[in-house]
Amino acid sequence: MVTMPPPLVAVVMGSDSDWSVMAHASAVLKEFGVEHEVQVVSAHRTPERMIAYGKEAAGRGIRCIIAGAGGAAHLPGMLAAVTTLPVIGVPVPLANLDGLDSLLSIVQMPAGVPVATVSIGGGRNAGILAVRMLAMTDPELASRLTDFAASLEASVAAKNAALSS
Ligand code: RP5
Repeated sequence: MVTMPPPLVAVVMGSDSDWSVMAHASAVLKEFGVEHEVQVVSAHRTPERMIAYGKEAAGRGIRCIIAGAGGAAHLPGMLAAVTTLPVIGVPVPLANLDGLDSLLSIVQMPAGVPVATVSIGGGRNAGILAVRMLAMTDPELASRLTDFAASLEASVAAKNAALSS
């Protein structure tokens, strides 16, 4: 029997309608080989489950939570209130207000309860930030991040070469 290693990162979102943004966080975690779980946890529709999820995450071995939500986006902040794990917030843009409502809901946290907020729709950067956090105690992951940075640099060099050819 194959036993999967336990997830290190939790990718959660207020609704499955947030998946088009949050899938980018999951995809980059997969690229880096980071075990993670993906769940819908709603601050408004499942408040008691959300509190239990946040309280139990560290005990299950989760090291970082990436939480995305749109509109009145209370999920990242409420999770940060019930855990001492780092929480990365992803503002999800909805049809109205283009995600500015989500951004302000997530970023304007009271002192003492931080949420590391990425840009509107910034699922990929949320995943990379989680990898950076884990890499602080994982030299293999740190090495992969160095290679990743080099690949970004090479991609710009290739674009410049194409422009000047
Ligand atoms: C938020 O309400 C969710 O994060 C989602 O962005 C938004 C709309 O949810 P649905 O009505 O599409 O389920 O809590």
